Parts: sequence; structure tokens; C-alpha cells
Amino acid sequence: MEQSLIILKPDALQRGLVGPILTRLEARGLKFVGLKLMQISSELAHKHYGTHEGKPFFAGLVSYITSGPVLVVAVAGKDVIEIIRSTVGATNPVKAAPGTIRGDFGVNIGRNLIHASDSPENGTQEVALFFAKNELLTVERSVDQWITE
Ligand code: IDP
Ligand code: MG
Repeated sequence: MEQSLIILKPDALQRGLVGPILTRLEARGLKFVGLKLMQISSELAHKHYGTHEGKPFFAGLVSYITSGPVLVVAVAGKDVIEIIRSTVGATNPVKAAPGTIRGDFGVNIGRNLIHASDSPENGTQEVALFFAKNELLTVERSVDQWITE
């Protein structure tokens, strides 16, 4: 079982793309175990994007991710890291394949709509950074038998 953190970034909310983006992730069969609207503080942005500190785009990235409300989603399940990354597409929407979220809704690397954890270790860490334990559901879905063998 893996965990992944998804963030629908401020551009996704401002552009009214929450529904279309969540629809794709939900239709794929992913199980959402946590979901909330919030505005990311500068402190939380620095923690979340700490590995990018020092890079030329870092200041712009922090200002982008803190610029308005975001929707954060915790997902749990087998292989969710790889499944979500492939659904999201390449970091730069210019390079992202059509059919991916960034490839269908974006045109610019600095406005790429969505974050998704890049490894199981980071997935667990990022979910814990954004969600308290009591905000995460542990329920079984009856439909799971039709999604996973
Ligand atoms: P990822 O979101 O696909 O995992 P990362 O390399 O982890 O990509 O970069 C984190 C975020 O930083 C990207 O999603 C994007 O918002 C921003 N970013 C990365 N590279 C650039 C850049 O060259 N210019 C502007 N923003 C960038
Ligand atoms: Mg990343």
C-alpha cells in the first residue's frame, strides 16, 4: 500500500478545473482518503518544496503555490505513485503527452496545475505534512473488488 499527496494548485482553482481534474483521478479508480481546501503558508511551502530550495525557480514556485486556495488530496492504494504521476504527465506541460492532466489543461511549467508525490517515501511524508491522522479515512469500498483483482 502506498500513499500519494495530490495538490490542485491555485491556477487549477482559479480556472475552475477542480471538477475536470478530480473526475479523471476518480474515474481511474483511485481511492481518496483525505481531501480539503486550504491556503498554503510560506512556511509549509518551504517544507513541502524544500528539495528545490536554491534553484532559480524556487521563489516563483513558493509565491505561486501560496498565491490562493488549493485543494489537497490524499490517496492510498497499490502503485498509486506511478499511477498518479502518469495520469498527471510531465512537469512541463509543453512536453506532457495529450491525455495527461498537464498535457490537456496546461501550457506553461510555472502554471502546471497539479502536484503529485514522486516516490512512496515522499508520498507518506507529504501526506503526513498536510493531513493529521484523524483527517484520513480508513474505510473499505465495496467497489474495490471491481477495480483491483
Ligand atoms: P513535479 O511537480 O513534476 O514533481 P518538480 O521537478 O518536483 O516537478 O518541480 C516542482 C514544481 O516546481 C513543478 O511542478 C513546477 O510547478 C515548478 N517548476 C519546476 N521546474 C520549473 C521551472 O523550470 N520553472 C518554473 N517552475 C518550475
Ligand atoms: Mg516533484
